[in-house]
Amino acid sequence: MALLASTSLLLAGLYLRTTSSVQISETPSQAAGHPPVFTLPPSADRGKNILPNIKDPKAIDPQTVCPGYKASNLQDTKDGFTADLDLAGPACNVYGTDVEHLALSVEFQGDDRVHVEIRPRYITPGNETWFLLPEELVPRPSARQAYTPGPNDLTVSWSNDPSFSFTVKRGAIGDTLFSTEGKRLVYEDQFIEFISTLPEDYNLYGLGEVIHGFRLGNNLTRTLFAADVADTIDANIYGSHPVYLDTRYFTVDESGKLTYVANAKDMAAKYVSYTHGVFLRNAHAQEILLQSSGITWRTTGGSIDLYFYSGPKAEDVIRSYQQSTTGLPAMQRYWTLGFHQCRWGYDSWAVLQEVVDNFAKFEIPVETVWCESHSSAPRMGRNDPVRFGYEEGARFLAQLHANHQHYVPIVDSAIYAPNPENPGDAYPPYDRGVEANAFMMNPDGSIYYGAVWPGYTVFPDWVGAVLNGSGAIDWWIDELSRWSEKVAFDGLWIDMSEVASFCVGSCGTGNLTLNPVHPPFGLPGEAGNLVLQYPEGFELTNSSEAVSASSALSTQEAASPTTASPTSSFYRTTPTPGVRNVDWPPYAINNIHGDLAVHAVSPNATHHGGYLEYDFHNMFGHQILNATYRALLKIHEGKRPFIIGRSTFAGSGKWAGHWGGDNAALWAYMYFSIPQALSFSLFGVPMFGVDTCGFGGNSNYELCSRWMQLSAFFPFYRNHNILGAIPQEPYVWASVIDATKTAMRIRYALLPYLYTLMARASLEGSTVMRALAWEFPDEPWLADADRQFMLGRAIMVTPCLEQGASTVRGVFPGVGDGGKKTVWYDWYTGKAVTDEIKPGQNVTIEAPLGHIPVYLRGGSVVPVQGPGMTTTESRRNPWGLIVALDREGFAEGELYLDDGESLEPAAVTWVQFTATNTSITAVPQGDYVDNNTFGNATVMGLAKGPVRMWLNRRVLDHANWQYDQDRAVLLLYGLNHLFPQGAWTDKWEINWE
Ligand code: MIG
Repeated sequence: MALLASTSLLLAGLYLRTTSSVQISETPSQAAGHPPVFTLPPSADRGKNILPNIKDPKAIDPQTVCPGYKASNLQDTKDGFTADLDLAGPACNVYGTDVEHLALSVEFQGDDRVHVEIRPRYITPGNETWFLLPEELVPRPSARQAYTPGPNDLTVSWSNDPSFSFTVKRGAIGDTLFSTEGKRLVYEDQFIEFISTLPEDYNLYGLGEVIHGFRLGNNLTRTLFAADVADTIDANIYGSHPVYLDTRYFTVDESGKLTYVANAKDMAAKYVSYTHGVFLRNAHAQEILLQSSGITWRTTGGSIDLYFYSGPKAEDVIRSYQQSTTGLPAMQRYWTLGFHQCRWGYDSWAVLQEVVDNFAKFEIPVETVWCESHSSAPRMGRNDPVRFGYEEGARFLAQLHANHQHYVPIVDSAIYAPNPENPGDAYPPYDRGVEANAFMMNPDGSIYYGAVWPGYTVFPDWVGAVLNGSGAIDWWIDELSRWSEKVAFDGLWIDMSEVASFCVGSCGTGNLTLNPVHPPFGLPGEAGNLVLQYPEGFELTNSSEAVSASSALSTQEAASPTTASPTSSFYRTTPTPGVRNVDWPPYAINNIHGDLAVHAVSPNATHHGGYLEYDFHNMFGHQILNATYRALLKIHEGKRPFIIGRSTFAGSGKWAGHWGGDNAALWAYMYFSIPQALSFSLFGVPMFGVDTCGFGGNSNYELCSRWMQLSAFFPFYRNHNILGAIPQEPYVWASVIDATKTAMRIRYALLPYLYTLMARASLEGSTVMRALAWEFPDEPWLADADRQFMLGRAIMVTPCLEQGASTVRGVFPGVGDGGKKTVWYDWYTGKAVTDEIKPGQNVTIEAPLGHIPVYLRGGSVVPVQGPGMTTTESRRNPWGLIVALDREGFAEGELYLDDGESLEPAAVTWVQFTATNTSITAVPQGDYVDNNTFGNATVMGLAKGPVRMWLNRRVLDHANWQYDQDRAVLLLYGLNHLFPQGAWTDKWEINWE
């Protein structure tokens, strides 16, 4: 058997990239009498030893050897200009083959947007997609019809001195936003470089997906290459979003002149800020070097397809980016805002039932349970008959749905390729996919077989489907539809979509009979896999146990030495002019897995139509979301698809939400969830949340309690855990039960507010989770604030992120804003936060375990509803309003209502609220009918209590209100009987004097 295995792999060598170390071994099965079980060895997933260019002391700096370009033939066009660019000297061919003739085009596409494009002037048929990202995959923003230059107008100039450069300025204030002046443009078939200076200590955000503080800083290289990897700090992980915000703070003198201030922290000074955005429409593996001098953008293909958005506020940029470029985020169903419980290892209906029962027993809301098991339900379209039998499942799901709860299964991106010689192993979705030309290929047209959880697998060819009309999307829609007839799932969770493959090359080609059963790396709990087994800080809280545990661990480690990776010297590719090397491109990005083929489908995998994976790697995760969206549109006709995807690209938000991937049960990762979420707000993916309580490693009550409370304020709220770690459902620790219930009561009360924010986001591209700096653009000291955040404009969350702490330090933005100072109210008491606080001041706030500080911003009316055990139940409860008055005694807000699920709701209602220190008014508009009554209101910041009150000019009984002088809070309650038809059937007004 061993001999057979290696022979067939050698035969398959045709498709394998020639890797030095692939050897096949087998692991004998424990049980005597069974044939040996074949396992892919770790070496199958090893590539060449690549030294990333940015770490290579011998790397050539293209700026020192490349000639740059000269512009000529300048032509004015309707909305801008064009020019020819020609190489200004002998080709450097530094990391590919120089493209001698380029075309520049500058197009003003709206009063806040300009497009600067540089691409090859002549493209040989057949290699378009090396350079031009097809619009079918990623649409290009188009010019607006009526372009009227406005005050935020951008200007673009160019120069040939010393070689071609371009400069984008903000016309209004003459500020240079982006300038390649003094740097050489490098444009090759496998390498593009352009460089802009940036102001001192610049504030850049975005360029994800990355685990990093929100403000990126000027000592970071961002690599964009989708990778199946845990949330490694600063590395390339799942998604690619080549977009950034650049915020600049200025002081203004009497004459109105602006002076840029780096690292502005003088809290007495008066500042203004301007934010612009930059998007590079390029899906190739790329990296962006952020250095003190500026930004260097390097791609391994594609074109310079740049869009500048002038803002001037961050929210303007984000709105414009979503409206014009990525598309607006998908509106979510109401129920998806409920709490989701998941774990790797919920591997039978019975286990899921137990989880649901436990939530009920402890009276903790759970809206959705997620199914997750590679041992028993790994295959889209086919459930394990023992653990996930269809009949038992139908009963389970019927009951779940009757309780207004939901079910979301995992769908892996790779499709099982069965053993062709074993009829018992048949997997019809595979056969139908082969029939439909649905899978990616080897260069010779045979099917590409990688390996993922189920064993050898194939990979749907979305790119071929979109560009060439091959069958993957229709096949996927059909397969998911068939599956849905047997399992009534409510949404889908797309995993491994980078796309992951656990071996280099088409390792299954010729080997399908081997049926590997185990991925080539350790699972948690197995030796050699770095999974934390003890909660962080365990050595502090349980010191004696920690000592004995660590000595046990070191004994174990001594007994099982780890296999070191090959220490051979580094591999470098010398470019061959005219020939692309897609397997080992001459410019080596700083990929977390090194060789591009490691743990991913190899760059030479081929799509129908002849496109290479090299040019489309970052598209897989995006396009599986597209295909899945289309499938769900068919399965749940007329309903909004609910999809959570792992790998995303600019625009994925129009189809799906995203979770933060494989974080760890560490305090640091709880913090990182905030910057990651804020970044996804910018990326147009508001439906975001992370694995609450931590994925890798064991959580503990303190961390989980804090985290269950923090995530309650994220749009997507899910607890998820790795296989092998200790359980971390919110009911496993008494203190977490209480903390969770407290936070969930707030979240569920706020569902109408959250849903309204989601509706606004999907209608116009506003954000849901917001950075303090976005809401308070004149406070430069908020530029890197990412330990607090806003939910919409009205709510600020200041979570405790530190182990053992019972206080948290936070700022109260807006407090220094001249006469119009912002006032903040404590969510729990309704009391205004003291007047003494200064702008930017770090205030110590009480945050004992179980308490998450939440504040209401003066000027807001927040609609609430009685919290229930499910969102459905909540939606049937009476309404309420929280009015947080500003210093002038004014507040406003809004509410969006629809059926909570229709893609195009037949009826919607918007309610506009205004309040003063003598009134609350609700003005509904629309035809969605909601019959829940209006029960109560809380008015915060009312200096003087009422003597008389009226509802629509009819006197209100004094029994319906109460004023608390100490807190300056007016409470109205027991109003339900006054709204027999419902709260929002007609305009109403409550007045007092
Ligand atoms: O390689 O399905 O990120 O959430 O629990 C592991 C098992 C595969 C990775 C996902 C994680 C999920 C896990 N999956």
